[in-house]
Amino acid sequence: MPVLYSVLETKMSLFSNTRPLIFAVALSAFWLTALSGLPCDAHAEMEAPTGEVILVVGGNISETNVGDEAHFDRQMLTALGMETLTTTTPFEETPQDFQGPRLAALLKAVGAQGQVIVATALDGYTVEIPTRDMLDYPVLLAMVWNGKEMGIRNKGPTWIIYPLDQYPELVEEKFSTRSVWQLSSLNIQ
Ligand SMILES: Nc1nc2c(c(=O)[nH]1)N[C@H]1C(S)=C(S)[C@@H](COP(=O)(O)O)O[C@H]1N2
Ligand SMILES: [Mo]
Repeated sequence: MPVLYSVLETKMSLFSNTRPLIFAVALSAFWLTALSGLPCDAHAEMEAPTGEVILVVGGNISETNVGDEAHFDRQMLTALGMETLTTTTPFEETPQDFQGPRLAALLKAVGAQGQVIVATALDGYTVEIPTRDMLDYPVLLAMVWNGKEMGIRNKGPTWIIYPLDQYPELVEEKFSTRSVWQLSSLNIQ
């Protein structure tokens, strides 16, 4: 039966050709499953900024994207998780609405290790801020003030805001000096 024989032969050869393929698919499926089970913090590379850089973090950090620094554009800071804080400031007597990521989230994102943050502003103002503050209080890196994105003209691009109304002990000169507006860089020491 030559016809049946040739059909069988075709089936056999089909099988033997696809077997390595099936094996390869199964193997990659296995690895995809195995790899997706890895913990997420198993070191994702920090993305590079695509927009204008509005904050540079340097010093003792483990995550970098430009040389030994971590550069952030607006979108990257937003991605850290926007929170809202309503409080009076050393300037305004009525409560103001601020939005931005927590400074603690930024420190975590760059893998900051240190006791002190040296904050520097566009006007050259500089002050030392204990890292401890970020553990004790929800300190905000404000980017939005009363619904408006902060530019250099209105104390932006970012302004360190302490929750003065929520924690009365923060109403003190020491903390006012840490409320840096027009923040440009942070150095972790
Ligand atoms: N960029 C920048 N931020 C700054 C300052 C400054 O000179 N430049 N002064 C600090 C000080 S000393 C205080 S007390 C608070 C509040 O400033 P004010 O008292 O002038 O309103 O802002 C702080 N943030
Ligand atoms: Mo001050």
